[in-house]
Amino acid sequence: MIRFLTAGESHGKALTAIIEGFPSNLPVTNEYLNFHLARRQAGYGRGLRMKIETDKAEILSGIRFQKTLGSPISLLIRNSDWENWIEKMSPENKKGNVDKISIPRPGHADLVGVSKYNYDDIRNSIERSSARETAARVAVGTIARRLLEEFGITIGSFVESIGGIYPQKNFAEELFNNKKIFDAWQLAEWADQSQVRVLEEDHEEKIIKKIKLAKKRGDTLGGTFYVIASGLPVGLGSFVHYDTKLDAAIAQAFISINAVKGVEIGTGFACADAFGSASHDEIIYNKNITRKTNRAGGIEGGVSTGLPIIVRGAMKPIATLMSPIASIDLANFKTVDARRERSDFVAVPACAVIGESMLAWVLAKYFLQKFGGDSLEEIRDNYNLYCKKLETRIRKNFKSK
Ligand code: EPS
Repeated sequence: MIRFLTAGESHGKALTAIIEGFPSNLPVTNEYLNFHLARRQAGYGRGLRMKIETDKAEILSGIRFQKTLGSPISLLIRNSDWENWIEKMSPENKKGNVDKISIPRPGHADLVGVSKYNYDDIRNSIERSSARETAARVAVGTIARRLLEEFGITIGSFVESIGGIYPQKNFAEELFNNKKIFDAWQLAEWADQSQVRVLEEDHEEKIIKKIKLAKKRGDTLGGTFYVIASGLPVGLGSFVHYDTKLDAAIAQAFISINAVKGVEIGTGFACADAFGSASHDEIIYNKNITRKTNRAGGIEGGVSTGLPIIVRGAMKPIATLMSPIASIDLANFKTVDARRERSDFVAVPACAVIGESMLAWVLAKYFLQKFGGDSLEEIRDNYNLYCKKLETRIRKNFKSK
């Protein structure tokens, strides 16, 4: 059973992560971790913080000579901005000359945080609830992604819309049609060429125009994105319990990403409006058992079908507004403008990259549950045997007498 924990405040010294239960002998390089960390930092519409930080993961344990050891993997990402916050975020000093924050931003964790934890300063809510934490998650998810790649499973994402601006072509439709075999990572590489990670050139232009408008107005935008995994085996997850279903785990992981308010698997909400005959995927035999379409988004009964997993996320607009909406000052309960805090105007492109990491983590977890072993070699043996025997077993089990 693999699990991970992250720790760290947005303006603290560093973010850290510990991964437990990961098998040995998986090749992992620092360069690879940093490559995906840089992808999270990109995207038109991000704020000043991304100019300060160049996220790099330092491997503190669990990896030797570029291979995992099977021991806990610990990672560290230093916050460059820390040096500007040493006094304000000191774990050592008694409270110094620091102004308390008393005006909560609607949509952020400011008010719920002070209410729940009995803080006397909203800064304490802001720090851990910041999406800065997702840098640590991307480092963790990248190690999971490495494991999956060893078995031909790749993960990619693209942005579908920002601020309600959608592309002319419905790219997701092509995925649901299941006509082409594709590699999800190639989709990500395509999206990475765009400043907002979309797949159409004029779509990018329209979106950037809208982001400029939001910036000018001191406003923010959200959007929708797709995360896809390809090359999967049949049989990850199980229908036996609510907490063993693969789609349930994916939905939980996506909703846990800061500002994500919606998640859809396959044709999700649209199939609720359609006939059953136009919602399900006909089963066919074409060199192997497969489906004509992939409206289910690669999961039936909480179990992977072997077809690409297609997840769509909806991110709300960033809660910090430079032209704020109303809030109250907790010092006197009077109505005031919500507090401004340095932030991003749009982070949907980054959110899609974080989604890739969360999907990688969930898939690696279920993959290891099914094929688990202590070393990569042991897992490979289990995996190869299962895949090799799958069809013969079905044939044998159903052979008419
Ligand atoms: C983020 C770092 C943060 C924000 C952003 C994500 O940096 P700072 O708070 O110092 O500007 O830019 O966080 C939010 C949008 C948020 O609402 O918390 C990062 O590293 O991704």
